[in-house]
Amino acid sequence: MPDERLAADARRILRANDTGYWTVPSAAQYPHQWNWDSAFVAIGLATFDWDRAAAEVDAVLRGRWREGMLPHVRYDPRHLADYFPGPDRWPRAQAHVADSAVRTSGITNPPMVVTAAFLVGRRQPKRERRLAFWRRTYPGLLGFVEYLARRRRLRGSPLVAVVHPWESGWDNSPRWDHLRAARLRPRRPYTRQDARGVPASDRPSDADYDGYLALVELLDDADYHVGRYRAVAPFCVHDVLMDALWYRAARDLCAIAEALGEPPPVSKRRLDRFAAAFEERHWDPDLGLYVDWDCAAGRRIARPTAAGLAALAGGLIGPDRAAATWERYTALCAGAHAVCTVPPGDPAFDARRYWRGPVWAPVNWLVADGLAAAGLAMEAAGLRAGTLDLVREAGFGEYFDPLTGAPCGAGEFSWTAAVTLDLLAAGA
Ligand code: 2M8
Repeated sequence: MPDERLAADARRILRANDTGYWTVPSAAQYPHQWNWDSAFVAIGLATFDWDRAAAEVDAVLRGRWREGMLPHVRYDPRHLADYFPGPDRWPRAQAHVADSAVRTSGITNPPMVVTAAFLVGRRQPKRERRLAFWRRTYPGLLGFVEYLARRRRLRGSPLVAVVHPWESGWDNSPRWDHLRAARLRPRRPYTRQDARGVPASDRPSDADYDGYLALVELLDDADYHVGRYRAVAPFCVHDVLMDALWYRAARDLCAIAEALGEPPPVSKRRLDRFAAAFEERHWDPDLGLYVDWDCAAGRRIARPTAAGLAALAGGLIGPDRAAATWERYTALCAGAHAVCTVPPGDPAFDARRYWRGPVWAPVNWLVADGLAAAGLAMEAAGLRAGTLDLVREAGFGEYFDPLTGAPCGAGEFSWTAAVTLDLLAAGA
C-alpha cells in the first residue's frame, strides 16, 4: 500500500474516533478518554491538524486532580454503560477532580502527555502560537510531573510508586503476575464487559480482573493516599517504563520552561539522583536487561519483557547498555515480528493475549525513539520500517500477533493510527 493511502487511512481513523472533545482509543472497546493513548494520538494529530493535537492535550489536562494527578481514564458521561469499570467503582476519586463536572478513574498512566505536549509544540512553526500552547499547558504538566515525584514517592527513593497494573498500561504483563498469585478478590460483585467485541482468550483472565478490582477497592478505601494503600495492599512497584518516562517528561518539561523563560522546574541534581536510582533498581545484571522492582517484596521482578527496551526512550540509559539490551532482547525474539512484549521462548508467552507477547505500535515507537537517541540509527530505522510494514499488511489493529503478524484486539485503533502517521512523517 502506498504511503499516501496508509496516511489517509490513519487520518480517517483518528477523525472517526474523535468525539469532538477528545479521541477515544476505539469506539467499540474503549469509549472514554485514556491518558497515554491521547498522548500518542496528539503526536499523530500534530502531523496534519495542529489545533486538534493541541486540543487533545488540553482535554487530558481537563481531567486533572487537585493534587496534580492526571487520571488514566476520563469518562464520557454518554457512554457509562458501555465500559467497565465506570466512575461508580472509584467513588472517592470524584471529589479529587479539580473540575467537579468531570468524572475520572482514581489512578494514572506514564506521563507521555508531557512529552507529547513538548513534541506537539515543537511542530508549530509560529513561535507565538507555540509559546501560547506551552504557556497554557505548563501548569498542568508541571503539576503532573511533581505529583508523580512527590505523592508517589516512597521513603528513601526518588522513583515513582505504581499502585495498579492499569497505571503501567501493560495490564496483564507477566511483570505483574505476582498480583495474580496473591489471589485477591473484590468485595463487590462485578460483570466484565471487555470480551463482548473481542475473544475472551485475547484478554486478561478472570483471575487478573479479580486482582484489578480488588486493588481498586483498596485504593478507594485509602482515598488514594499511597501510604495508607501500601499498608494493606500487596501491589506496589517501580515500573521501569513509568520511571523512564518520568525522567523524559521532567527533561521535556525543563525544555518547555526554558522556552517560556521560566526557571528549571526539575534541577540537574534531582535528575542525576533519579537516574542513579533507576540504574540501581532497574538494571538486572543476570538478565542483562532493565526490569521492574517489587516495592512490597523488596526485590527485582526478573522477567524479560520489552518494557526495559521501551525505557530507552527515557534517555537515561547509556549507549553501551542500550546496544547490549537491544542485542540481548532481539536474540530472545529471533524470528518473530519486532518488538514482542514477551519473548516467544518465555513460559508466560501468549501470542495473542494482550500484554503477554504481542507487538504494540506505541511500544515500537518508544523503542525506536530510544534506539535513535542512543545512536543506534540503523536499528531504529529498521524497527520503524518494520512497524509500518506490519500495519500496511494487517491494518490498524489494537496490537499484533508477533508470530503471524495478524491484527488482534479491537480494530481501527487510534494509537496505531497515530504512531503510523508520526513514523510516516519522520520518513521511516
Ligand atoms: C488497555 O487498558 C484498559 C484499562 O485501562 C482495559 O483493558 O480496559 C491497555 O492496553 C492500556 O495500555 C490502554 O491505555 C487502554 C486503552 O487503549 O487499554
